[in-house]
Amino acid sequence: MGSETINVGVIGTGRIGGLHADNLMRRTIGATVVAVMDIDQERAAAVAAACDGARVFSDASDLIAAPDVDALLVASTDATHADITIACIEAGKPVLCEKPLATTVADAERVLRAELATGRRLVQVGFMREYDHAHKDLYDLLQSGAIGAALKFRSLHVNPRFVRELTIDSVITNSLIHDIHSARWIMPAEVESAYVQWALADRARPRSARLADIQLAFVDGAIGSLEYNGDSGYGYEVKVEVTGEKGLISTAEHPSPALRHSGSVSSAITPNWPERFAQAYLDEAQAWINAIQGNEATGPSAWDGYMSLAVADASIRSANTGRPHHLDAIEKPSLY
Ligand code: ISE
Repeated sequence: MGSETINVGVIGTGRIGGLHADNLMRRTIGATVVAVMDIDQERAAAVAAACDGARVFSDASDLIAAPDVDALLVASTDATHADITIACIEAGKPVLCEKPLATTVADAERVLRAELATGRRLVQVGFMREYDHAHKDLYDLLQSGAIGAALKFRSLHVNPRFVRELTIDSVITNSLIHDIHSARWIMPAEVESAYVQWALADRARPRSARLADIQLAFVDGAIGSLEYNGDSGYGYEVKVEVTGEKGLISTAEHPSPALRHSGSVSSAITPNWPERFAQAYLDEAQAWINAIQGNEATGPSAWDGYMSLAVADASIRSANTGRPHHLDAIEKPSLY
């Protein structure tokens, strides 16, 4: 495609779609936003106005087909991701789809098969932890052999408060999916099985999961533990640790100055994910645009999106039965 400016269409202009539109419009070299779409037309119009008058569409298919749209950023509601991403693939246009790639493993497989039918990678999935320095530094150190073979992956994912009631299934496909991907990306072997324990928010909210733990087993014998809290009451945190044969690596704390005052010492915790991962979202957008210009595909793939949902599927089965469940997944295609 060369190094000309990539005209992006943004589908879904809520909090995350608005953040991506702003990054692509103002902070990404070689990109501009020319079209937006949201079922809430007022919200779409507001984002369009901030993007130098990008066109507002009411229908995703029309936006995808627009001749001046080179690539798509999909940030609509989770359940719409699979069909919209398939439409982008069928139009032959590169797409950065927010996580999760789909809400079921069957839908993720449909996306995978649509991409396989084209014979080339068009899809990147928004697992932006791969662009976060704390995560990358841990990954690089592990790769360097500093602690020998990885034996255990551990993560903590803490949200400040409920934004909406989330069932255990949605906690897994919407939030823990990030940690599932981190575990698959950082650990050398694929996940084999998952076992879930979880706790209700409180008796008054019987469908809302507050705490959840996924125990993973990897095919090489390593283990994993992913811990989630949906309503911490103190802020947003994501931490990862890997125990190896010769030592342990932990992600660095997000930098914040230490304040000594009135007999105590304190340091700030990021309020929520847009602040904690601001740089990662930006680096993700730049890497995506660079890859499109270079006619290559980099970053988390449709295979990663599919496999994270295969782990999520085993986890949901476990949450509903109280037993560990094996993954039910297809063989890795040679495209990946
Ligand atoms: C949110 O949807 C995100 O994608 C954040 O990265 C994640 O940490 C948070 O838990 C989700 O609710």
